Amino acid sequence: MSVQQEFVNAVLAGAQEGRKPFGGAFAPSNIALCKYWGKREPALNLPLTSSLSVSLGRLGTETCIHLKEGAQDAIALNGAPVAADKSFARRLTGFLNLFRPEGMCFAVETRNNIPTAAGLASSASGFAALVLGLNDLFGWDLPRQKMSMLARLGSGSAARSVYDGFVVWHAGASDDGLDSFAEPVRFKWPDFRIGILELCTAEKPVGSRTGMNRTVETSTLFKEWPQKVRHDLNRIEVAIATRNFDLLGKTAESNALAMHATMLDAWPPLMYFQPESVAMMHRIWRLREEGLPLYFTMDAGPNLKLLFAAGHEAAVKEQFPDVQVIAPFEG
Ligand code: 2P0
Repeated sequence: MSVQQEFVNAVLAGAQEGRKPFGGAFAPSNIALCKYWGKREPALNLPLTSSLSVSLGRLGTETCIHLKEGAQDAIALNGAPVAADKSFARRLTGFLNLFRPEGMCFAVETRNNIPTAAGLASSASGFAALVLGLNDLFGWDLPRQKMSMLARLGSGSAARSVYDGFVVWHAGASDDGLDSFAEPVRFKWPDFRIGILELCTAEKPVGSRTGMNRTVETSTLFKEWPQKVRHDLNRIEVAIATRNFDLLGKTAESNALAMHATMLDAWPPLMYFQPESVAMMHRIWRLREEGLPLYFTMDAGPNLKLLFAAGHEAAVKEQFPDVQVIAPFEG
């Protein structure tokens, strides 16, 4: 039995099954304020460090799933069937194999309402919605922590997408992976805003999974990363608890730039910045010098995500008329 199957069996141990004709669920996308970058164990997708994110409210993935007869899974993305040999379908089918009743196939319809402009990972909300949908279909009634662990197996950042609001994913320390799951942070922040901008639609040359593995293997700077994360995570938790926006913005921006520094130090080097990304950083720094409390974060792609408070929304929109503003704590 594979290590993943053993893990799934351990997570599902004791769960009762009350199968329904259909399962359905929604999960939000999320943006990390303190990043997950590097695994300590690839098979169970165990991270080297903890991370902290904010979920994006109604932006995410809706998934409907049922069991069917037949030779292969039927997968549809945004209303269009996906051929079984496509990487998207293969990744989903590989994950579904861990939950497949003998001789059965799954029909999965999944829809993302994440704007194409976002440069947001859909694997986070995708695997989270899939696990929530499986839980609904099989009637397991699992606690969220267990669903977080199962979603983690599909994609690390999906561990955080089973909750709304601010979320911490605890790295855990055990080899069995049963202590690596996400939990919600108990503080909310209704005035917190995220701005999404499309700077560049160029396909990223290296996916984040490959990128993080390469960084762990080759970057000497990466040795400093776990300590940087411990420091930043602590500061972000304090910033959230005390609603100190500058502390939060400063720490999140610094954390993202430090992650990119480890990427630059990898070999072959990884640079997700495009000229537009760098120009935008300088513009944000200039606006901040002029008094606008505006910060950014950036993932394994060229687009920046703006961080600001509701009181400055008008000023941000004036500067960036195309910005899509997300209020993660509003309905
Ligand atoms: C994050 N990223 O914390 C970080 C910041 C990208 C940069 O989580 O290999 O798709 O599936 O566990 O979750 C993207 O990596 O990687 C990611 P896998 P995942 O949001």
